[in-house]
Amino acid sequence: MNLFRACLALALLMPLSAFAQERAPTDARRERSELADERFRAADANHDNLVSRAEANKSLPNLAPSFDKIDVNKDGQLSRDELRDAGEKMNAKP
Ligand SMILES: [Ca+2]
Ligand SMILES: [Ca+2]
Repeated sequence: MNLFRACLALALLMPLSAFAQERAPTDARRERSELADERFRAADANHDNLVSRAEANKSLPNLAPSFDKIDVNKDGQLSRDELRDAGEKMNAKP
């Protein structure tokens, strides 16, 4: 029962915290990572949670030239983490 109450309280607080986060400085960063996720899903045509070179060429032409650099573990596929790290590095550049 206490768990139910906690969930209810959490659900009631959600809109408030979402509003608070909207103004937090981390929000832009969160949005970027959501955007990266969105682009990742869009690029991952066969939904194997990896972006192959062909998928990158097709959907992420800006990233395609850096494919080898982004593919840190050299498995010929870009994982979500690899893309996110690459995006963060790019965003960190002035
Ligand atoms: Ca794929
Ligand atoms: Ca990889």
